[in-house]
Amino acid sequence: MLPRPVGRPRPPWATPSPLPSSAPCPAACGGSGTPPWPWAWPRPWRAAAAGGGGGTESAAPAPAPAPAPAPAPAVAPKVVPFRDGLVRPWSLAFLSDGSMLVTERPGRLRHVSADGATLSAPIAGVPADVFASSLKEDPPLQAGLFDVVLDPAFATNRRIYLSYVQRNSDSDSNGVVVWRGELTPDLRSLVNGRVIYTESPRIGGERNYGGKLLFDRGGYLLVTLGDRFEPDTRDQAQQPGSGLGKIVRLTTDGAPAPGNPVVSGGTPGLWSLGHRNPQGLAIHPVTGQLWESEHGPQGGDEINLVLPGGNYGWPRVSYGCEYETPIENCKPIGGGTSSGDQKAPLTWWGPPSIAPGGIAFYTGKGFPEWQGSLFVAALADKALWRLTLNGSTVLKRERLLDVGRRLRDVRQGPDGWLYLLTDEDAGQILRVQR
Ligand SMILES: [Ca+2]
Repeated sequence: MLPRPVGRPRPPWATPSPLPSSAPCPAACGGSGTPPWPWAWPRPWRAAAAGGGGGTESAAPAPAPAPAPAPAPAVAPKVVPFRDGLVRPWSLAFLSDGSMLVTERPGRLRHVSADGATLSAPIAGVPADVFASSLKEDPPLQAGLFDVVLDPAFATNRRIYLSYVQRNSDSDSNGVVVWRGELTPDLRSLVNGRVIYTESPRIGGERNYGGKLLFDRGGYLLVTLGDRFEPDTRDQAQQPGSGLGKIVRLTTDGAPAPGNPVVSGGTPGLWSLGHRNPQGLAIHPVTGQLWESEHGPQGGDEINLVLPGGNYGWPRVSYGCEYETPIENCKPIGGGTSSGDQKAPLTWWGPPSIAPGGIAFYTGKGFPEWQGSLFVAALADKALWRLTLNGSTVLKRERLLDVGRRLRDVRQGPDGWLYLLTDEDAGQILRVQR
């Protein structure tokens, strides 16, 4: 992206947000906002120069020295089209040969070859009862087919897991389910499928589902469940017995995983609570701990380190306000940003919101200078963010690549490049490479 012109005043919403005393991230936690330059596709994207650009914010004082930066690369990162022809792609899973499975929110799963040249027909056997919101709603509704992950033993058992919205046949209530099936060796069909987990309760509305899946290092399946948006039900995020606003951790059969926190009356599989709309999950490459992104309301998008039994605050504490509130008068929902028993985010944005989608830690060889960084795909902000870390402390946030398109997910490929999904009816896979 281009550096912000010298002398250009920072918009008022880009002023760093105040921090709670319990938050380990210093003044880096303010929003960076939308750039003033409307870039159209296609465009040769450029990374912001280190230390410059409107999206770069340095945190001070840092609690510990940052790792020594890698030498400046000879070739700047660029974003290139990798594969088109995907409708609202939501998630992808790499196979061992570098090819990938990609979900489309209307309810299709496709295979993309490792070089991006081939896009398969829809794979047969995806559950027929995926309930998908119309693509014509404005603002868009969110129900549909969400995530796809491989079983840790996929090489031998061919199992994959899908998350999607299932609607009750006798009413308009709906909720997230997790489905397990087997992918045939010709990659054309799913067989022996069944629902292994059903969120409870099911309610009306078509927003804030969560729906992200991730296997942890113990081989257990983490599932995010959103608060479902409505003010009259969001308090259930604080009720252990409700499935709304939770992360659950399951066996591959959908039962509560061993080692989960013991919570009397808790929803089956309960791992953590007080979440609003968790859209990204990643396992830290060194610690093995769970990191999560979630949407706040108007402002208050968060990155959290999710510990078992942790209460992440929503809607008792937050950094965001009701949508109809003028930004300059934004008062946090819940009345405050911190409370003794609520886990504070590692960093947050807005208002306005960047709307974080998927997140990924970088461990590849293509960008040595990005080792250990956390990448955040932003939907509303239409950009890729890079968070430089020291342990679980966010040292710096950088609006690295202004892609100009809603980004649903970011993944590191086996080739060491980053892959992005655009949340569009004419959606694409993009690749960040040298
Ligand atoms: Ca929170």
